[in-house]
Amino acid sequence: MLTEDLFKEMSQSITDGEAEKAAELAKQAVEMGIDPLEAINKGFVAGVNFVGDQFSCGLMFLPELVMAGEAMKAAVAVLEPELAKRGTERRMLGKVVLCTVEGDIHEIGKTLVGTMLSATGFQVFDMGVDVPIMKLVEKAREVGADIVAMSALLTTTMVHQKDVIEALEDVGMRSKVKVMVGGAPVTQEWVKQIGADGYSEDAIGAVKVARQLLGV
Ligand code: B1M
Repeated sequence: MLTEDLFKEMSQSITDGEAEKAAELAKQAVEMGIDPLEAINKGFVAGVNFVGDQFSCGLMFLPELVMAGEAMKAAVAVLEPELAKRGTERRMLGKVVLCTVEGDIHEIGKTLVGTMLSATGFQVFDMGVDVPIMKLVEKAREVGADIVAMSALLTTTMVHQKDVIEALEDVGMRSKVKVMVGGAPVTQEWVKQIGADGYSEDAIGAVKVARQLLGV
């Protein structure tokens, strides 16, 4: 198969949300000796961008976005070890410590945000769900995070986004790290109220916001 045709199929596999096919095409690229970075950027990212744009216009919906994210994850999982072997690490855009806040076990949106951020080139430390405030702050310190990103789906747990910002202030880290929040009940008004740096309604927007916050 021609490289250009392979790239088209890669993009299509993401648009179709076919994780197995995406992983298969990634393996094919490795066998053909294609630069894994090129396969990600010219093949799979084209598909992710397409799905993101369609989603933004209301022409694709959440299930398609979730499946595209999963397919992208499957492809990147095959290619990342190859990148490391070749020493062609992707340009790292910044370190993000991500979680769903304490008391909240909703994980789907948070995971989607993490997938999109790492597919774009951020190094994501996904701490999972129901993450205690100080555990998050400690992780941000340990890895030297550029961004602390918090998801909350409940009106009763979104207050912990504020608690984390206060804890970052208390330990003297607030000026060194950007804070991004999201989740269904989060609004721009809430962002202002708690003094966060950025907010997005969806995972595609989260990537844009993260890039803006770090100027990358
Ligand atoms: Co629950 N739940 N749930 N739930 N749940 C909601 C959130 C609820 C709105 C349903 C409802 O009543 N209509 C309601 C909250 C009401 C409120 O607080 N106002 C609710 C409730 C009440 C509860 C329980 C309390 C129910 C109970 O036990 N009585 C309980 C709480 C458990 C807990 O957390 N302690 C509970 C439990 C659960 C399940 C475990 C069953 C399950 C979660 C499974 C899982 O995650 N593994 C669940 C589900 C599935 C939902 C709904 C139906 C769907 C959530 C979801 O996954 N959406 C939800 C109703 C709804 O949202 N329509 C509901 C899909 C996901 C892709 O979207 O997470 O919004 P979302 O993420 C989006 C954006 O918000 C944004 O990008 C994502 C992608 O576009 N985003 C970010 C998210 N995080 C971001 C971070 C960013 C930026 C953008 O930057 C950092």
